[in-house]
Amino acid sequence: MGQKRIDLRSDTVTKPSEAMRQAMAHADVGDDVYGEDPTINRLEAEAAKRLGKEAGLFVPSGTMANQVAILAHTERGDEMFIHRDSHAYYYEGGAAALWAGAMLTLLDGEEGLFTADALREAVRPANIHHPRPRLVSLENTHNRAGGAALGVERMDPVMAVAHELGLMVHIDGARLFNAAVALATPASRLVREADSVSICLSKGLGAPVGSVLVGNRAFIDRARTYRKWLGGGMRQAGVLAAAGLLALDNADRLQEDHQRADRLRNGLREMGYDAWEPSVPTNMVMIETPGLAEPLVKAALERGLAFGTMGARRIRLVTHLDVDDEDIARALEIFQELRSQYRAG
Ligand code: TLP
Repeated sequence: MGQKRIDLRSDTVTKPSEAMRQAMAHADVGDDVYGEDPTINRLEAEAAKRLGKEAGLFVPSGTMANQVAILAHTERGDEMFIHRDSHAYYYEGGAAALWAGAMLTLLDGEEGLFTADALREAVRPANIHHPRPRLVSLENTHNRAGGAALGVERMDPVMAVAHELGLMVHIDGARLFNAAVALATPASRLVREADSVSICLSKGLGAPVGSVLVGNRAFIDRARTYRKWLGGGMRQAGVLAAAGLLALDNADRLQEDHQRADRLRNGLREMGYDAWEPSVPTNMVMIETPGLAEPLVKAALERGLAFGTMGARRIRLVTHLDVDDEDIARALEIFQELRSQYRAG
């Protein structure tokens, strides 16, 4: 009999629990394009409430949530400021240029966040030669920064400068609840100063599908139109929202994923692996492996452990609902076996 594969590629790989499947099977549904799906309406209201915003919009994916937000905040040719490692720039296939016709100005900074001063310097005065500066897009936790959770002392000053300069702020909060748990700060507080926020139900929270975009009602009304234009107006999708409602309750257990990631990180460091230590870590572990990321992925997979790369020189391990303590112990054993193939950078 083959061993169970331990899958640390992403927290997107979880399978819906029995309770979720039951909730999906029995969900009260209607046609959401007519606004008549009671389960979707409940999910949208619940997400908005938890994040302290007026209204919510259920969308199929985190990518659509971000792109609909960019569309609803901007006009064609408007300038959006974003960190060069952010998902909405790095992993969304140029969609902001394709759909919104936005001009992206890329900024640098520690752990996926530029400073308020860097933003102030980048925003140019109104002038016929410049695009209209319109939107700042932030991300929390920050994926390519190793899942770093960013506290209000770092996020709020950036948002304050954005608003002072007349810009809107969107937060890609695909893993916002991970940040909330790690920072012991309510999610609503983390995003208090933001104009819109997207959260993913299908990552650490364990739903099979879905994200919610929240903001004020006028913004969500515009976003609803763009969702329809992109083909994201679903019908009896309450079967998905039912899983999403249960997923929101999983926010309380994310600490377990963080503890397992800590155990993994500490074990790897003890073995001599160059594993990052974000200032506030969550459910990810990044290992620097110059030139060896692909061979390590292959060797681990042969031993029943799956993880992904982030470029040629970095491995990413992500803990989630479907990973337990035994899996972490086994993963560490496998890394011990791979030690001879590894060279730190
Ligand atoms: N991230 C995926 C991959 O696309 C990299 C992953 O495995 O981490 N925002 C952030 C911060 C994300 O990490 C992701 C997915 C998204 C948005 C997009 O969500 P989906 O995959 O639902 O479109």
